[in-house]
Amino acid sequence: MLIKSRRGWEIPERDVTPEAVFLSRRALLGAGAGLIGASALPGSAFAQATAGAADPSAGLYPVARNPRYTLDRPLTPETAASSVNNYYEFGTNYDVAKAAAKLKRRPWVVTIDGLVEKPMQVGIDDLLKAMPLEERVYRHRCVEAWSMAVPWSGFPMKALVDYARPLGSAKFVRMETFLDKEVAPGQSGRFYPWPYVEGLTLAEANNELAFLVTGIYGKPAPNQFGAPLRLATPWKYGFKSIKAIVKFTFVEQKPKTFWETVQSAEYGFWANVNPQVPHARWSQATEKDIATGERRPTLLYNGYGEFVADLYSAPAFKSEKLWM
Ligand SMILES: Nc1nc2c(c(=O)[nH]1)N[C@H]1C(S)=C(S)[C@@H](COP(=O)(O)O)O[C@H]1N2
Ligand SMILES: [Mo]
Repeated sequence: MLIKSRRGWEIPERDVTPEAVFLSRRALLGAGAGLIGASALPGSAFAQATAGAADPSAGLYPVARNPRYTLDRPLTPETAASSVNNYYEFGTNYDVAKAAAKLKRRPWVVTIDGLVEKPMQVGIDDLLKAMPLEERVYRHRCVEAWSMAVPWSGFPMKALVDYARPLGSAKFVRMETFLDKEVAPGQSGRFYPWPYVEGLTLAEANNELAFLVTGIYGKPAPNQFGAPLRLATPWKYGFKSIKAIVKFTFVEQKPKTFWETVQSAEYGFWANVNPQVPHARWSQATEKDIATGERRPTLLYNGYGEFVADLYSAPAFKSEKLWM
């Protein structure tokens, strides 16, 4: 007899906000923007935050939710998630929605180069047509100890890796955000090593959880979420989830990331969530829900260990700082 242990995606649906409730909230928001969450955002900012509707890819959404991934907490209301964002290109505070709205979403060319069969450039709309879009509800845990739970739309990063056809020598994927000081005032700050750079091992990029995000709440992602293309690696601290990606470079050596360059003693390459390993300046034991303000215990790998712990079991990882 086959006995299998329960994995997160097999937890009954009871813990997820029922889709009907989610959809009716969307209908309500659509009908009278600002009715819900009016306290979270002034009307104009809410309009900015929901401007995704004007995106040329709007007709692709909503996409079907993949039921394999479930939550242990309610979804964060759209108004709350849309008004608390980290996006240093547009400011060091959380209210970046209005500034980020200035970023032009089209044309958006994605370069795929480095150790691949054939380097290429592909427009975001052609890429969207080639990729299998789905919705996933994921937890999202910032290293600053706040969290949310959101319905991303996008495609598995593995699909992008397959599309890129990396050579056998490729071991890592280096990702880069756009660079445009005219649009992004933060990029004039010389303290930071722009553009924003992140990286994953090829094994991490091919892990089923690694997700490239193009939408949220059933429509194209508003700019503050990193439109038109950002990463979601929910078992890692949020800073790994690089926004507004323009380039994927397949490389042999571990790339140096933006935050490592800024402060390697506090922010490393691996950045896996671990409640028992404090940040240099604060505890990671608990996290604050950005919508309710409630604190909850932080989970190892942000609760995704069953999917990703195996990635780090090789003896070579014993000497790596996996938790920062
Ligand atoms: N290009 C870029 N990507 C970025 C950031 C950034 O400042 N610039 N901030 C990171 C951090 S610290 C977090 S927590 C998440 C926040 O994503 P959210 O605003 O969608 O919640 O984006 C990450 N990706
Ligand atoms: Mo973050």
